[in-house]
Amino acid sequence: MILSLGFATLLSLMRVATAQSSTATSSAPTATSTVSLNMAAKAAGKLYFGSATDNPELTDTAYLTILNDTAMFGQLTPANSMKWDAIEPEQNVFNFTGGDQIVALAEQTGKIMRGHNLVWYSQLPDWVAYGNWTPETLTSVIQTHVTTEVSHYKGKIYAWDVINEPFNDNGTFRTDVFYNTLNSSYISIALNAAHAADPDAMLYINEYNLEYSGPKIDAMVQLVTDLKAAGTPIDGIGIESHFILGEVSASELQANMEALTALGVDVAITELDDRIELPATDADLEQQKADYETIVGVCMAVSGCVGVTVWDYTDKYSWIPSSFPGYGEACPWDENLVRKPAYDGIAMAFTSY
Ligand code: 9MR
Repeated sequence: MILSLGFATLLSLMRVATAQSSTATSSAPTATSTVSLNMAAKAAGKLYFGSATDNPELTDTAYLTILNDTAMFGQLTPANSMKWDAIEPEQNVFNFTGGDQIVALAEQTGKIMRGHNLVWYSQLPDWVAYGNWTPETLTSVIQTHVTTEVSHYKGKIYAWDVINEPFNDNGTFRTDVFYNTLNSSYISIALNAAHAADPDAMLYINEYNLEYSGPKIDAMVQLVTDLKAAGTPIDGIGIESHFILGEVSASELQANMEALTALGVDVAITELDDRIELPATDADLEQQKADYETIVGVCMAVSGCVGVTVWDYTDKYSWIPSSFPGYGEACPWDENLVRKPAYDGIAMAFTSY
């Protein structure tokens, strides 16, 4: 009796706790828009609204149901499984399993793919990063990697991030194994190899902190100018767009996009999120809605901005909390897969034109 009373009491305490936590969650402001974002993006003349995703997330059926909705997402970017360490962990040993899974999902659900990425200083296997290379041997390593990966996915990738994050914030080239061995020529080596392997794929350089004026955007404008002058294939610049709440400058973002598109390349918002210092208040979520509306609104205002990709759509799988301790809630869906006010901001930007 005492035992069963204890159990019943425990149960009812648990119910109270559950009710309290769901009350706390449901008291946060949520989105009200009934617009589906990819449909709205396409109606507005953009190619897609998309999301990054990662293979371990694909076993989460609630997550997958939303991701698979093509009215909501028309494009996927693999967050990790097409990177060098995943694709060619040992020299000439290729593993396409993870990338293939995401391409198959895109095909099944009528989405286009951004391939991410081919040449990057990070998530680079040790055999490349610490190899004893000459310019000739590293050229061959880059060509083999790029040619094999791009050929494998030929015809299935709308755009490749061929080069990822080549600059320091002060506008100098990042001194990684590629630059240290080949100077900036590694960039055209990779772009030429990608173009030869899939002439129809759009070839991008992807970078962060291009959202503000300063030496980094200036360096990118100069690089595109030089590549164009040399006849090197370059079709677009990815503006990653990892924002901090309240730090969006519409005028700088738009000026930078226009400086790039004036050179004859597309731009895309490739990794959008907007991190909040925790705990997020209701006012923060309203500011986040305004930020998302501003950022997507700039893409709307620039005809050469082809689309917007969020760096995963839900806080449940955001990279922010582990990389920026004390920050989070950066995505338009919360960790329970409920749409936040930010969702309305995106919808507003795509529908008011
Ligand atoms: O989202 C990716 C995360 O899962 C990885 O741990 C991380 C490792 O560097 O890379 C993340 O994606 C990055 C992207 O490839 C390039 N731009 C910055 C992104 C966030 O770190």
